[in-house]
Amino acid sequence: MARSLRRAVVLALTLLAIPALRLRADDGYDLWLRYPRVADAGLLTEYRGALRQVDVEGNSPTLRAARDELIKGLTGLLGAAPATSDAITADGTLLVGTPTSSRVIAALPLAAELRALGPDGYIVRAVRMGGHRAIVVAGNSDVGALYGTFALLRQLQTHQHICAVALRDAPKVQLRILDHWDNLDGSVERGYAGRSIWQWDSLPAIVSPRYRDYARANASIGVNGAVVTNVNANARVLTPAYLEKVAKIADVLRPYGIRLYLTARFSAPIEIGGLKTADPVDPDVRQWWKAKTDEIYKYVPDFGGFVVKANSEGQPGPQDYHRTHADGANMFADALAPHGGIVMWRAFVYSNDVPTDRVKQAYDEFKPLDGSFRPNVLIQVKNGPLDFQPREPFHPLFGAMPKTPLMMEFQVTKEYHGQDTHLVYLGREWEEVLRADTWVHGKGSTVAKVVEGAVDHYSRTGIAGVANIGDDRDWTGSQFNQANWYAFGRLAWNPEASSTAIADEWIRMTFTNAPTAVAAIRTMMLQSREAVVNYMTPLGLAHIMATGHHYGPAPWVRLSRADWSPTYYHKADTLGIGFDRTASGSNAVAQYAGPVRERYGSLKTVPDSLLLWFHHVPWAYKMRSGRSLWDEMVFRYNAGVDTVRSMQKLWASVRPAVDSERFADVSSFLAIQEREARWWRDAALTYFQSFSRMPIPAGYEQPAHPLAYYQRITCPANRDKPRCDGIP
Ligand code: GCW
Repeated sequence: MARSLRRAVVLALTLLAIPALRLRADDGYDLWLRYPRVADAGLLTEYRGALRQVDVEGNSPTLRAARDELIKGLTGLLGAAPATSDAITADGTLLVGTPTSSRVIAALPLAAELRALGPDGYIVRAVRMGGHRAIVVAGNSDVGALYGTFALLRQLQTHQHICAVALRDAPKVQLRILDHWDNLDGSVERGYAGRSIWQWDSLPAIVSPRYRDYARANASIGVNGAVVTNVNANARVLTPAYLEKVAKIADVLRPYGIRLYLTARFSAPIEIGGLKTADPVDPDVRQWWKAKTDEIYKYVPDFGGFVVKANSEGQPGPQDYHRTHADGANMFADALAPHGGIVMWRAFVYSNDVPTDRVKQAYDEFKPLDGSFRPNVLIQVKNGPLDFQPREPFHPLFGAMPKTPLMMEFQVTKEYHGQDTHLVYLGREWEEVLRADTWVHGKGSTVAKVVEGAVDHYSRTGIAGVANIGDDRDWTGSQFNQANWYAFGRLAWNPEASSTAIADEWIRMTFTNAPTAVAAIRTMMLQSREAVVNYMTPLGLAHIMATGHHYGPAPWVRLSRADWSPTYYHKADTLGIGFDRTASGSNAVAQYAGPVRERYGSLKTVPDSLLLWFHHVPWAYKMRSGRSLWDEMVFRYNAGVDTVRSMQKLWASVRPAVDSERFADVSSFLAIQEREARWWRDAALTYFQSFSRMPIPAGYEQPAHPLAYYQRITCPANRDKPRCDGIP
């Protein structure tokens, strides 16, 4: 059934079933910027007293955006529009601005403290001025003031007291970027939320109001860059007809502090420039990119720069001309440098022609190039060495290239985590990676510290997230996928933030402040990541998803390309299962610093969660739990299913606190997730059982069908609308 139709049916049934609807139906469009009126009478009185009038000093587009958001937010939260003022004339003024836009702010004692916070930092503080009580939102830049405005609104949205408010914050990472894998024909690679939000066909004439809402949402979480095109790039976006469209998007994003970036197709000089080569040392090629870059800056004066996927999965690149990744990246860097632009060069490279373990290849390729990149190049590294799996160890490049800024790439769109329908809160997964210790400079050199530049003193720092945004009304294909967009922004701002605290904030802003409901939803979210690991790829398994769309289980697939084959990754045989990456195998573990190498390399110390990533282990191997490996696998797959069932119960318990439309939406997706978790469990266990030849112990649900049944289930390549056929 088409998704929209299915949702309509579910909603209609729900409406019939609930006699008294207490909460307005809601389609999720407003994300976490909903601003419902504060129901708690005491808090409402406090807020109304402290925020009688708003004085935004300055009139730049960014400060106007801050004013608009405050009016919108306070009108909703307090139930009436605040008065506006241009001076502090009474108790209860909210003063917003920068030391440049406001003489009052420049004269405040907090001005020096503010300066120390850098360009994006802000202070939100209750003060007394001229005998009056006021709240100041001060940034060093207009964008800082906008971030402070959203921070204050967040306090109200999450029902915090504000009469003594004292917030001070600044991002720990400079570039906080969403990468859209959006194609010019409106499709989205690995997108599960409808079509692209960028309407290339109607631009530049029509500028969708949605672009502004996109910018508001991003500014509210500190995202300051958007790469609007797919890394599998199309050179056409660099032609004048498209640059005109690009400029229109950039104009909408600019007031919100968001810079626009494009992906550069390496072979563009041939495809749209009429040259015979794209060799990065060829003077004509270099000149072509320089002129093209100058041209882009005429359309977009604050253009951020390029992201490049080169010599990866069939994309052209410098190696086509026997040049290195550094030669390629530096060519772009030289063209961008005069304008202050940057290159984000992806390290996601691997080739089936290279006989080495795929997870070793990026490190082998890039580590020797450390020190040979221009200062305006960042190397963009996926969180793990394979490809956005439900669990991977951190990428060994983090900490291994002290002379080159490495930026993190997370995947917000859940390609390998059940895509639109499965509820998986990725904040948990990213926190695990960010907190992992690389040990490159002894204890405490965490991935977060490396990315923040605190370990190797990078001058540029960045985090990118592959966006999960499309033109669905709810933006992300499901209500809970919005949490991953939110968590991405908050962790990019502060990679050391707690994913639990972020979930808490998001729930309060998105669903409810009712304490028991907040607690129930938080528990669901926090459990959801381990649930998906357990029912898809427990104990360090990886990449056993079906070929192409990566949706369901297909551990039995063996392709002519080993590095795309599930059998290559799990290596199950009658003796055992797992990929030996120790010295007796591929020795990928040697790419990690000493203590990590030792921990992962030894069966005695490797955590259960990564056991089969690093070791090939006999089926009867005795685990820490006392169970055999096979029994442990059965236990984990079942635990995954059980957790989804407990998530369903928790969700059922929050019905009184959530509006009917979103309640029904989430309920129907959880039902799909429960069914598909069983599909995963039973398909994987019947398949692995053909090697282990051990029984599924009594007490567990037995698979409903034989292996052949699961092997026959097919999903269409584009499974955005119809679902897979034959899932039990
Ligand atoms: O995860 C894989 C995806 C590809 C993607 C590639 C990449 C854009 O399956 O669709 O291509 O990674 O990151 O380049």
